[in-house]
Amino acid sequence: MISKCYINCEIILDFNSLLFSILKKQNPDLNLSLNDVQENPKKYLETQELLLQNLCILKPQIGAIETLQFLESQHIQPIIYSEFGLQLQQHFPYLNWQEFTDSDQNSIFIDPRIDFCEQLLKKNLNVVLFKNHKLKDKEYWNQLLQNKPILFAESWETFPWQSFKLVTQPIFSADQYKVNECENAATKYWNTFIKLNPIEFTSKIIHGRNRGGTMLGIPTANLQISEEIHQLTKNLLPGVYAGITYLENVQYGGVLSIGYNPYFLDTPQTIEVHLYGEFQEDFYGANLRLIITHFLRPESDFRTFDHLIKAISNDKIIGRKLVC
Ligand code: RBF
Ligand code: MG
Repeated sequence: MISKCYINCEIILDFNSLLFSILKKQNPDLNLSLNDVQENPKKYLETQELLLQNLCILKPQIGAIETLQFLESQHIQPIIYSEFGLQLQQHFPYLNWQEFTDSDQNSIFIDPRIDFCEQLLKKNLNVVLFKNHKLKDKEYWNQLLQNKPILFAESWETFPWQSFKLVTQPIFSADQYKVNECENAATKYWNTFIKLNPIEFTSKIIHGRNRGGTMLGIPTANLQISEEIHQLTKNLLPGVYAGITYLENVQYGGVLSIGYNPYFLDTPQTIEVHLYGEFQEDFYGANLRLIITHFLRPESDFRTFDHLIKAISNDKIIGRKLVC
């Protein structure tokens, strides 16, 4: 029976999204997709210093916190290890950080790096290679994994739990993920935000790609980005924000995304606001006054559509508490 589970912190904390947002902020014209960052995060290591300075806005990967809770409920001790050292431990004291010991036969090691997994395999340890990005180059990965007794997971939902003779299978429901009215263990990881010096402008509501309302069930007003608005927002990290809006002189709270929608691989920058209100019309052509007051998180890519929805529903709950 497995008693300990060593997990590389990259699988628990969403470094890649933070890295992508920082790089795009530094150079908005950089032709960079989140996929590029995910394929080879080490390429961007010169930004490690920036990452460490921005740890306060680092968020967990979707499903990660529930997985830690699940492991504990199974009497398996989850232990996080990292190359990033002490700073991370100080920022996330709730996670169980420990020195890495690689001699423990009753453990699982979960890591996103194949070279590292191979080393562990030589010592006859149980390893799971966790690919923390979308499978882009299937061929490449198939070749790497050929004839290797490495177990392989793309997400916590598809993790090969049954191989470890666990008592029950995990259930990862959307409810567990949500920041509920009651505090749960995940709340302290997700329910964080940064108060900003307010940024204020008025913009015209234009046609978007019609995904918000129909696909996501989250209607948004897409804003026209004039030169003035570009100047006001260009120093903001691509991400999710909350603020106050005025539409036809009526005030509504809003939660918004400013960025490149990496899940959909949109490249031009968009500003989209979800208003806390019930609307029959679309308000195309109307002016929206917006005062951005809080930063919630960097924008991210997600392994599944369901994860995108979970993240945005969660933003809505946090935003409502801040601006309504
Ligand atoms: N798109 C992403 O690709 N990644 C995100 O993290 C993300 N977060 C969002 C958060 C909020 C509150 C809203 C309103 C939108 C977000 N979007 C994100 C954009 C979303 O994909 C977009 O609204 C739809 O594609 C409709 O155009
Ligand atoms: Mg829209």
